[in-house]
Formats: sequence, structure tokens, C-alpha cells
Amino acid sequence: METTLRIAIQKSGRLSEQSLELIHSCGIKFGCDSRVLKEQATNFPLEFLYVRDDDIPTYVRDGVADVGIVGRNEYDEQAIDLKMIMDLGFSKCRLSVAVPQGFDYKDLHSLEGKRIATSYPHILGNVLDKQNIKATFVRVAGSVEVTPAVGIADCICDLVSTGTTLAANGLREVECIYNSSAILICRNQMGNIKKEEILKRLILRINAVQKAANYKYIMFNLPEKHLASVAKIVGGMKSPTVTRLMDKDWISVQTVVEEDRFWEVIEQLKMLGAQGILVTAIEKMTE
Ligand code: PRT
Ligand code: ZN
Repeated sequence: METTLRIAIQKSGRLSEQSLELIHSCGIKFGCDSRVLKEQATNFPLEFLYVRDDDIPTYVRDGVADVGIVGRNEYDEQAIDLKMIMDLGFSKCRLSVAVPQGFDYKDLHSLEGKRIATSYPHILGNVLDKQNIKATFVRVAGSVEVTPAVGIADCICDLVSTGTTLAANGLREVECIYNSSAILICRNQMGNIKKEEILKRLILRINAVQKAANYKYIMFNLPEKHLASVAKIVGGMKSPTVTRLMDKDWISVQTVVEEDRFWEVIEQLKMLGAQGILVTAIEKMTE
């Protein structure tokens, strides 16, 4: 039987859609039917296991799945001995302390002796221990933000992305203690060479997709006399591709530019007299 790598993905929640989108952009085809528990990719030796995100670290540890996509928060909170392969950059959020009106907050020491409701006692405990702060944790699995209003906690420590939930519950975010995003995890020892090979192929594809997302492909026409300056501005993987135009004083240049520097590069090219600037997204990119 052909060896397959089994990946655990959140069945339904904040990680699901982008996890599937990532695999899809790696050119891997599958049915993506959220009603099933398991399914097989049709053109790559990968099997999907759709589960609750909380279960993913244990499933990977126990070999139920070989790899998994999970929030870094879940991975660090469970503190199971697993390997983090890479940061996938989506489902970003932060773990923050938030207090109700009237709570006099200066710094983390203001939490001394307080009751803090959280689903992340391990991560929060580590942060407070480092500063020798003693507090009581009220463990709650959901609806953390209502606990101060109902009197079972003095403040909370919960995940935040837009801050809407905190505001809706009259809470003020006072301190971010931790940042999270989706990560790819596996066991420290996969124990199967064929699976390791498949994982390497998958990682190569994910890297190519992630790299491509950070770059744009640009093409433009330029007076030839500015060729030397343009190479300095755009950089490019090796050097820009230059072709001649019918008009002998003009050239056409093609290159890749980092997303972060994109507007700066466009402005500088315009100042050099570049014309007909075309920009396209890159789908995949490998060294
Ligand atoms: O059913 P299952 O157990 O699989 O899902 P779940 O309900 O436990 O998890 P889910 O889907 O809510 O979150 C999965 C992962 O998404 C988390 O472990 C984080 O890594 C990541 N993530 C990103 C978030 C958020 N953003 C987020 N905003 N997880 C939860 N929230 C919650 C937060 O707890 C709070 O209740 O959203 C609310 C705050 O959101 P804002 O936008 O109002 O600030
Ligand atoms: Zn969960």
C-alpha cells in the first residue's frame, strides 16, 4: 500500500478555511467536505483528518496524525513535546490581559492576588512566575469575557484579534503577553522515512507559496541610460531580465520585488522615467 502522510486540520473554526486554502495553493487536490472526518488527496500522498483544534497536539503525539495545523497558543499551552516545523502566518491573534472599568491597572504587578479567568493558565503562569507575581487562575473553556461581570473573576486573560469582544463586554485590553499564529507541527521523530520524504515535499511547496506571497513580479519600460540605476533599485532574485525594445533608446525590464518595498520601488522607477509598469502576483516561488 502506498504510504500517506496524515495531516490533522481543525474541522470547523478560525483555522479551518485558511489551513485548507494553504494546502490547496500547494497544488494538492481534495474534496474539502466538512461533513467527513477523513479524506484522501487525489494527487498527493496526503490524508486529511478533521478534528477539534484542542485535540490536534495529542493526536500528533500519539501518531493518530503525523502533522497538524494548530494555533501556536494551543501548542504552547498544552506544552506537549512536539516539533514546530514552521509558522504559517495566518489566524494571527494575541493573548492579552483585559480589565473591567474601575480596575486600577499599572503593570503586571497589578494582578498580584487577583482572580484571573483564562483558558491559558500555563502560558499566563509562566509570564507571571518570571516576575514572581502570585494570582489565582479561574479556568474557563469559553465565554471568558463575561466572568468579571458575573463576579467570578477580577479580570481576564484571553485571545484577542479585533478587540470587538472585549469592548462589547466593557473590558479594556491593558497588556499583551503573547502573540500567536497558525503553525505546522509534527512529532520529534517521525519514525518512517517515506513519511519524512512526503513531509519534505509538502514543506517545499508551503515554502514556495509563502515566499511567493511576499513578492510581486513587475515589468516596465525604461530609457536605457538608466539601466545601472534600476538594478540598484529593484535588486531581484539574481538580477533583472532586460530585453531591447524596437526603439533603441528603450529597454524592457522584468524582475521580482519584495512586497514590503513595493511602493518605494515603484516611486523610484517613476522618477527614473519608467513607463507602462505592470505588476502581477506570483503564485509559487522556489530558489
Ligand atoms: O471547535 P474547536 O475546539 O475546534 O474550535 P475553538 O472554538 O476552540 O477554536 P477557534 O476556532 O475559536 O480558534 C482556533 C484558533 O484560532 C485559536 O486557537 C487561535 O490560535 C486562533 N484565533 C485567532 C483565535 C482568534 N483569532 C480569536 N479572536 N481564537 C479565538 N478568538 C476568540 C477569543 O477567544 C475571543 O472570544 O475570539 C474572541 C475575540 O475576538 P475579537 O476579534 O473580538 O477580538
Ligand atoms: Zn478548541
